[in-house]
Amino acid sequence: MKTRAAVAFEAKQPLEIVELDLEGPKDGEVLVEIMATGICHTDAYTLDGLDSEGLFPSVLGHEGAGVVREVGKGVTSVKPGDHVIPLYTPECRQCKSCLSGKTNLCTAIRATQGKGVMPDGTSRFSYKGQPIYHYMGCSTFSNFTVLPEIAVAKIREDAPFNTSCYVGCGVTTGVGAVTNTAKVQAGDNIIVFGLGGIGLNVLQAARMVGANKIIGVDINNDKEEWGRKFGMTDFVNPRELDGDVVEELVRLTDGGADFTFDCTGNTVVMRQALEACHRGWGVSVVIGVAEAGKEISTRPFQLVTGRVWKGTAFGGAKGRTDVPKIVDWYMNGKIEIDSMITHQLKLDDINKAFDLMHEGKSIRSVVVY
Ligand code: NAD
Ligand code: AHE
Ligand code: ZN
Repeated sequence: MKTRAAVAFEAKQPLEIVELDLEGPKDGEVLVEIMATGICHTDAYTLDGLDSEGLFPSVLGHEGAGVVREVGKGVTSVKPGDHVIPLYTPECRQCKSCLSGKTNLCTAIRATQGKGVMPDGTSRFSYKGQPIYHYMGCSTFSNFTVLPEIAVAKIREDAPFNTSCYVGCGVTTGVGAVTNTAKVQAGDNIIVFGLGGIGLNVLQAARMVGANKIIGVDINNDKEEWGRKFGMTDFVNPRELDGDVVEELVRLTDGGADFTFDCTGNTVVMRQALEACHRGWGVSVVIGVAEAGKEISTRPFQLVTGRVWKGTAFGGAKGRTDVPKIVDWYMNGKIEIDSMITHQLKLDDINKAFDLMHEGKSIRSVVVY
C-alpha cells in the first residue's frame, strides 16, 4: 500500500513529505493507521545528527496513537479496529528482562530496532524501490506504519488521539520517572531541570504524589508560568543568579533535594542535578538524552557521600501493562494533558514543530493526520 510520510532523508535537513510504499504486516506484526503524533525532543536530536544510532533515510516519530487496520498471522492480543499507542519500549513478557520484574527494558527486539528494521531484519517502508529505515520501532511520522504486536498498547476507545498520543513518550516518561523510577513520596523535596514536554510531566507527577518543595530550573523565563500551572513551588533561572546554581538549590532545600531530575540532555546540567541532591540519600534521575560523544562526570566524593545517580527510559513503564493505565489517569482527570498540547499541525507543516521546539515556543506540538 501507499502511505504519506515525513521522511528524514539526511541529518540536519527539513523532513520531506512524500508518498512511500509500505508492505503489509508479516507474522506477529500489525498495521496501524496513525491518527496523531507528538514531536519529542528526541526526534529533533536524531534529525540533528546527534544520535549515535541515527540512521538516514528514515521515518522518525515515536509518540503516536492510532487504530489497528490489519494483523499478521499469529497476532492474538489486538484486532482490527483496536485503538493503540505504539511502544518504543515493547513488552514481550518472555525475555530475561521482562521476566526479571526489575526493568521495563524488554530486549526481545532491541537489536533490530536500533538498526532501523523489523525483527526479521527488513524494512516495511520504501521509496522509489529503496528501503527507508524505521525509527525506534515506531515511525509515527507516517500515516500508516507496521509494528510488532509486542510494541503496541491497546487503549480505551474514548481517549482522543490528538492528546493521548503524548502518552506514547512525554507523559509516561515524566510521570513514570517520578512514580516508577524515583518512587517519590509525599513530603519529599524535588528539583526538575528543564521545564519542557518532559519536565512539566515530572512536575505534575510530583504534585500528584504530594511532594513538598517542587523546584523548577530553566534558562527560559517563559517556563516559570508553565511550571507553576503544574505544581512548581519555586523557580530558578541559573542565568539570572549571581552565585552558583547548585549552592542556591542546596540552600532552597535545606541541604539538597531528595530527588532531582535532568530533563535537558545537557551533561553539565546532569552534574548540577546530582550535586543538588541531599548528602547521604539524594537520588538524581537522568531522563535527558545527551548527544553522541558526551560523558557525565562528578567528584567520586559525591557518590561516596551517599548521592545516587540513576537513569530512566520511558519512565520505567512496562508499555502494554502501564500505558493503558496512564491513559485512564488522563481520562479520569488524575493527570492533565490537554493544555500542554500548545500546537496542532498538519503533516505538511511538521517542520514548523521543530522550529517551535528550538525557539522554546511550544510544549508539545502534535501532528493530526
Ligand atoms: P524540550 O525541548 O521540550 O524541553 C527542554 C527544556 O530544557 C526547555 O524548556 C529548555 O529551555 C530547557 N533547558 C535547556 N537547556 C537548559 C539548561 N542548561 N538549564 C536548564 N534548562 C535548560 O524537550 P523534551 O521533549 O522535554 O525532552 C527533554 C529531554 O528528555 C531531551 O533530551 C529528550 O531527548 C529526553 N527524553 C528522554 C526520554 C527517556 O525515556 N529517557 C524520553 C523522552 C525525552
Ligand atoms: N539512541 C541513543 C539513545 C536514545 C535514548 O536513550 N532513548 C531513550 C528514549 S528517548 C525517547 O524520547 C530510550 O528508551 N533508551 C533506551 C533504549 O534502549 O534505547 C544513543 O545514545 O545511542
Ligand atoms: Zn520521546
